Amino acid sequence: MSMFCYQCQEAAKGTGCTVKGVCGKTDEVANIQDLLMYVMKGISQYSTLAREAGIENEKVNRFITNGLFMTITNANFDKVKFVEAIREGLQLREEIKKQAEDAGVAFGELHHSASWFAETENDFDAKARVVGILTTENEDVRSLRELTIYGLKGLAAYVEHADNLGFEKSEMYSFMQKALKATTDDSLSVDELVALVMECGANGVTAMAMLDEANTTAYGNPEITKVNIGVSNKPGILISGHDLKDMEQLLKQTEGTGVDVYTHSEMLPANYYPAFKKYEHFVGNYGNAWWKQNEEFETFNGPILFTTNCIVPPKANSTYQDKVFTTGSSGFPGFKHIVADENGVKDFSEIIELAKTCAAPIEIEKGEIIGGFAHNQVMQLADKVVDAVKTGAIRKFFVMAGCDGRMKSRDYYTEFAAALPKDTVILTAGCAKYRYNKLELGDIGGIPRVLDAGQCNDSYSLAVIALKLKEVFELNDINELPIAYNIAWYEQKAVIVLLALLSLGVKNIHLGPTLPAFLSPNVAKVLIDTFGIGGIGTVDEDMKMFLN
Ligand code: SF4
Ligand code: SF3
Repeated sequence: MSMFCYQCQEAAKGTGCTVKGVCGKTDEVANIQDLLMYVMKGISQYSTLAREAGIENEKVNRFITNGLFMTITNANFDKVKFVEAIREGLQLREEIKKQAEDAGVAFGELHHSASWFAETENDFDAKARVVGILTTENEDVRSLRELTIYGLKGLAAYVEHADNLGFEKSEMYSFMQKALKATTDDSLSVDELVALVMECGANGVTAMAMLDEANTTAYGNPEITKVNIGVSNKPGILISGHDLKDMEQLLKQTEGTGVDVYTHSEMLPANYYPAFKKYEHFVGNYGNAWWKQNEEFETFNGPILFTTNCIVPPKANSTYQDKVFTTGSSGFPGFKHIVADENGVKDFSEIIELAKTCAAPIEIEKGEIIGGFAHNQVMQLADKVVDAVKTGAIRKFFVMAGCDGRMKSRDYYTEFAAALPKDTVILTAGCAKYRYNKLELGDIGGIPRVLDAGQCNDSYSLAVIALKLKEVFELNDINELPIAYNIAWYEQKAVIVLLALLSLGVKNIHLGPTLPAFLSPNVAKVLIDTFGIGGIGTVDEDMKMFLN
């Protein structure tokens, strides 16, 4: 075993990647990510005690947030970036320690002092191999610690997007650091760790609400939009990932240059925002969910900008690998990385100049898909929706949010969506939608049968809609609503969405295509017994179960 990682749904053999990641992450990168996690846990020992003494270090807050985000599946494969982050982290650790000591805070000895980390990268490699996930021997404790950490990674992603738009809450940073510290505390009982997981979910709700406020304040409320999936005859730039501030800057900088802009994968919902729709050179969406990029980037012809996950390593003979750029938390060796200046401004001129030399994209699809059903838009249709439920025109809603992935078993979601009775409506968010958003599922009295609220973080909108319906129907419990949850997961943003839903009291969520490898049998049992969490079976069996 040269590494161990089991954080995503595609963990090898359903238990964990031990030689190389199924995602393409090398053992070296997996180990150095573990070392960065370890450094962040170390910083959090000091920053948490410092905070209790009234000291808050903004650099630490941002460092921890970005460090967690960088280790999300498919965000960053660049070892050099992790080595740089570890070096910066060690300096920050000394800084916050000194700040706190100067203020009279006393610390005990930490297990590993700064001198334990030597200067060379080879030494980092050696250290990296002794701080990984398996150092927690008890599998239930390990499971709860990692469940917390994966929730934190998703949380950090949403906190960082909001921060990029000028929205932040000190309590979010404080929770991340407190929870990281708690994952090193051997005195915590299983019950205390379960409580920590639930607290993580509650913080997930706050973070998603904050990001929703940030996005809608900056760019308006998403509105019903028909998104073109064909192409123009001009060269284009394809923007992927989840960061809307990057989207805004790219649209502004490309205006009038003769270069068009297309969204890819999780950036599709950018098409629903009034502030972006106004750009004439914003053509629409190209391609599908992240895992098809090796094929679809070949035909796009123009440069590609990753703002976050999900990156798939290009094949050795790919024709596009010299045209890929990363920014923010994302990175890949050989891809050019664009950093923001001190005012948060990113200069995309190199991408634009490159695009001008490229051919227009090759059309791989034609037509339109419809979306923009975030909470504000759905509330404007509330009367219609409520009537449809009261008259029985809508029998049930199916929340099918989450992630897509490459496993063949995910065909289940396409088949399930196609097999749903005509008096049901799918509520979706995240890249899971690509499994069925191009099927002709029709509408119910003008309400489309697939209501796309947006990105994975916009799953918050689905919770707001559910809470609103609970109020309208005067129900005591969110679980009395005619809503079933059949959610697909892949990476750690789906983990925070799941924990957020649990913290809102949602029960009987079905999760697929497989349950997480990081849930030990005992922890899985707690989730099943307390929240009614379940997996998936066949489409036929599940359809009967959900409709009864
Ligand atoms: Fe394996 Fe997933 Fe970890 Fe990649 S992120 S190494 S695929 S478990
Ligand atoms: Fe997708 Fe990577 Fe999770 Fe934001 S882009 S939902 S998998």
